[in-house]
Amino acid sequence: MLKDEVLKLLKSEDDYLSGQRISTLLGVSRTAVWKSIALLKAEGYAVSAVSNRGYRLLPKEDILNRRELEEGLLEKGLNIKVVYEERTGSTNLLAKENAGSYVKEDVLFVAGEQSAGRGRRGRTWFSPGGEGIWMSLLLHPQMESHKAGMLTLLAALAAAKSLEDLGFVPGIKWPNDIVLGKKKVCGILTEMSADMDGIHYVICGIGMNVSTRHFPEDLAELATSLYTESGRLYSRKEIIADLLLHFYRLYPLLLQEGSLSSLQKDYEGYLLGKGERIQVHGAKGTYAAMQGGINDRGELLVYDEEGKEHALLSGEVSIRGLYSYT
Ligand code: BTX
Repeated sequence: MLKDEVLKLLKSEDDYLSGQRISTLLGVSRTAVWKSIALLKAEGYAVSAVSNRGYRLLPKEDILNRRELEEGLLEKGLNIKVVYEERTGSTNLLAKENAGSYVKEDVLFVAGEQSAGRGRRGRTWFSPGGEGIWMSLLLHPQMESHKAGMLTLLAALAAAKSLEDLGFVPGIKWPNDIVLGKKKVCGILTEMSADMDGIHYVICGIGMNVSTRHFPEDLAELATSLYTESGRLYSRKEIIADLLLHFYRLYPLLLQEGSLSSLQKDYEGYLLGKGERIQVHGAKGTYAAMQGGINDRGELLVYDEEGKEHALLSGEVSIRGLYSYT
């Protein structure tokens, strides 16, 4: 059958094969190729499809769907509802749209691909099909709304620990970037809905590049993936379960203490740039400083040229000077 021939071709190639190339090699129409791919997907093969590049077969153990994800989480003792979409604009947006249906329950929204992945301050997040972890955790923390930013640091810590479990040596660029070998492998976008009475919900969006081989030109110098760093492919569902296990071990400490006091040292163990010279861009203008650690509110401590300490709140400032991408 044609689909078996398509499968054989995909198996023989570890990069993307365009629909046109497959149709030429097999002497069939592109529609026939497309139908075969649909049949393979229906059989449970994870075929990643990326516009302008084509198709690629993902390892069997990397199949993502709601059942696989919930089972993976349950194996770690985490009973969390999962909503999975093969393709969505942004999982943060998906979580926001569905937040009204889950007013108490934590829910994990995961997508195979994001067509409009979002970073902070309106930036975009490259999220190609099947190549990374694109997920958002809907949370209902009992804490004052001004403290919600600490969840970003908590998620970064959990992500760093999950990479360490795989044998990587991750660093965190405050507050929300996980870095491998000076390049960004993971980013976190925390959003919140709150009013005078407190937090309705928090959405903690996590993006991690797993099997990406080629980044668009504008990201090539600053982004990396687990595959690029190690030459190995990893199971996204296992990373997700491990990351959430770390998250839910740390989260109660933050809720109980209302601060990062128990986690501060742990976070600082991964923090990059301590003692380095940086440029701080904030409401009070731009100034040169030396970077320190964090305080128990998750603010970054920096020291200006007179040695005066400033505690920087994430979202209010950007710091430059550590890496070319910042
Ligand atoms: P950020 O604003 O700190 O970083 C965004 C910047 O990172 C971009 O401007 C670009 O330079 C770079 N970038 C874009 N895509 C990638 C990538 N895949 N790898 C490395 N660098 C990249 C970081 O924002 C927060 C990202 C959160 C992404 C998750 S994915 C699931 C959830 N849904 C959603 O829409 N966003 C979050």
